[in-house]
Amino acid sequence: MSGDSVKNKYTVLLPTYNEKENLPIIVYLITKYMDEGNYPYEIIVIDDGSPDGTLDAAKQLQSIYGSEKIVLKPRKKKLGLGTAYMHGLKYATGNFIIIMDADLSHHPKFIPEMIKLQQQENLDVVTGTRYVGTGGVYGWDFKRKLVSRGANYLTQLLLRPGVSDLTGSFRLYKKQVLENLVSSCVSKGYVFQMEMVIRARQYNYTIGEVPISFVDRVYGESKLGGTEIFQFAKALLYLFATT
Ligand SMILES: Nc1nc2c(ncn2[C@@H]2O[C@H](COP(=O)(O)OP(=O)(O)O)[C@@H](O)[C@H]2O)c(=O)[nH]1
Ligand SMILES: [Mg+2]
Repeated sequence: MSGDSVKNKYTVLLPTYNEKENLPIIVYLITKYMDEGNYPYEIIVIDDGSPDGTLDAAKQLQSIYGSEKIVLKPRKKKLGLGTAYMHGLKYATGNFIIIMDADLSHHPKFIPEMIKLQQQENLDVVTGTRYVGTGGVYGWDFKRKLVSRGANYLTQLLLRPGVSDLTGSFRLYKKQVLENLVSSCVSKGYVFQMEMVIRARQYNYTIGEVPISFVDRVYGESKLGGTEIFQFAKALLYLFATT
């Protein structure tokens, strides 16, 4: 942190829906890498009434790691990822926010790299990218790869954001920046991630990229479906027309 008078704190927002098996591992790995790097942090788990008992697992983790480190902000029912971030953000005490999936697709070992890049260049946003350098995707079938690549390609073509991975959801934000972005984004669901980057560009925020390897979930199910793809196309056209 080279002489900063304020010590940075990182809030990790972990939205969960049926992640009972994954949560203990992801929490362990986050604590490992944050402790190793000596970064002050908290993890906010936003569980949306998972029927598999994810919240009970989260409570156990809280009793192990302490309520300073693990903060629980559950909601009664499944209300979607976008609003889960907004909900968690309200309780964040860090000046930096990390958002990531809880299904082990995003490895916490990349967090220190994101933090270092942010510090070097005082960036507003650092995003993990699967589509540059050593980044990559593992375990997806052809259809899923095509959808992700296609979404990125179309968006690059129409909106020219200058960021290689638009639909990824492994990112580090300055808290104020995330608050501004969240309140100006109109879309819900997967497309939310793309809109965040487009808006960030619109507001001239600085964005850096860290190559990440994305590994498909082993436990549980993805929530990507036909409606999400349709939503994406709709939002892309909306952004094309309005930004
Ligand atoms: N709180 C909350 N979390 C969700 C919801 N939908 C998905 N998640 C979580 O968001 C992350 C990404 O979801 P996932 O289904 O893995 O998306 P995919 O990897 O793009 O297929 C995971 O940690 C999920 O548990 C939701 O409605 N509410
Ligand atoms: Mg996933």
